[in-house]
Amino acid sequence: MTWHILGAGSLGGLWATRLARAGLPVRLILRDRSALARYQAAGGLTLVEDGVASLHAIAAETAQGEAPIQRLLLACKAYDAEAAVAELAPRLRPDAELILLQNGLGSQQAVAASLPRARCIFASSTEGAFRESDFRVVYAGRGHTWLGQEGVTPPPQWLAELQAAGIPHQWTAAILGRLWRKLALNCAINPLTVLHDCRNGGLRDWPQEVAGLCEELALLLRAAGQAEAADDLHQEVLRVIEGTAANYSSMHQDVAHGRRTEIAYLLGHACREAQALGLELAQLQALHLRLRLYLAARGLPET
Ligand code: NAD
Ligand code: KPL
Repeated sequence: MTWHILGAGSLGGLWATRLARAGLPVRLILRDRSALARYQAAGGLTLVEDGVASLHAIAAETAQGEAPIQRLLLACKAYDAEAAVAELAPRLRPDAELILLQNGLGSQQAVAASLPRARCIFASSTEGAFRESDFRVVYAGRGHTWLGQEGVTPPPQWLAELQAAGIPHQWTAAILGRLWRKLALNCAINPLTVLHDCRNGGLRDWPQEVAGLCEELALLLRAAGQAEAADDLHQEVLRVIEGTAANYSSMHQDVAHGRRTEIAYLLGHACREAQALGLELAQLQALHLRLRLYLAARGLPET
């Protein structure tokens, strides 16, 4: 079974190169003909791992290719996911399997709703990768990927392929809890690092702000039916701040590079859910507003 991978960016590149070097059939789906031409000129995807670069001449095409797609790894940003899947829809088999790598919440649900007969598997990853240049991906941080469909216990058989490719993973029937927990961590840390223009460790100087946000996020998680994801949230946020003190958060990096953020699927999603649940979370709402104004002032999208 071919692994079609949409998005040859950081995570898509990391997955594609590991699957391909395990001898599995992989095809990249690139944005347009110009991206395809640049990819062909580069001779393939380069993975830099532990300082060693390897080139992988993986087959690539655009969404306009003709072969039907049974298995798709969607590796674009959350804000591109729905449109990317809509473009590919004519090629997806009715019972296609999609693995959705997007961070935050909201985009996965939108994709799943647009393809009611497909099997949509949600993923939450702590792996770290970045694009050094076009089609050159650096594996920057070992991590783990949880995959799952809410309430579905038997994992798909192809998990063995991830094992063979050395992709650390685990199946879970409680994937929404994982996604909510990561969203809460990201909401407690990332926006503040942008607004205070600091590394994660810089948030040691703002303990009250962090504590207040964690309290509201825990309320939200419980109201959203994710009580387990709320347990010890504040302690974990403090642990992550210490463990990643020297790093810039992904949102800080996006803003620093003038790139669109995934705010709508992180803090925006949290605020929308709070409103739908009738919760008044003043600190989260105020943070959302401050962040939107900050982004707008820098010419970046507020959603
Ligand atoms: P990225 O920007 O590096 O890569 C996304 C790629 O998708 C880009 O190459 C883009 O051109 C491509 N793309 C977008 N729309 C497309 C389309 N219609 N057709 C073909 N290609 C298209 O992003 P990333 O860092 O790999 O992040 C992907 C998702 O994974 C995000 O939601 C991110 O938050 C999440 N994530 C990333 C990391 C990481 O370390 N990079 C870690 C955990 C989670
Ligand atoms: O996931 C992160 C990010 O930067 O996006 C951490 C390190 C957990 C900070 O929220």
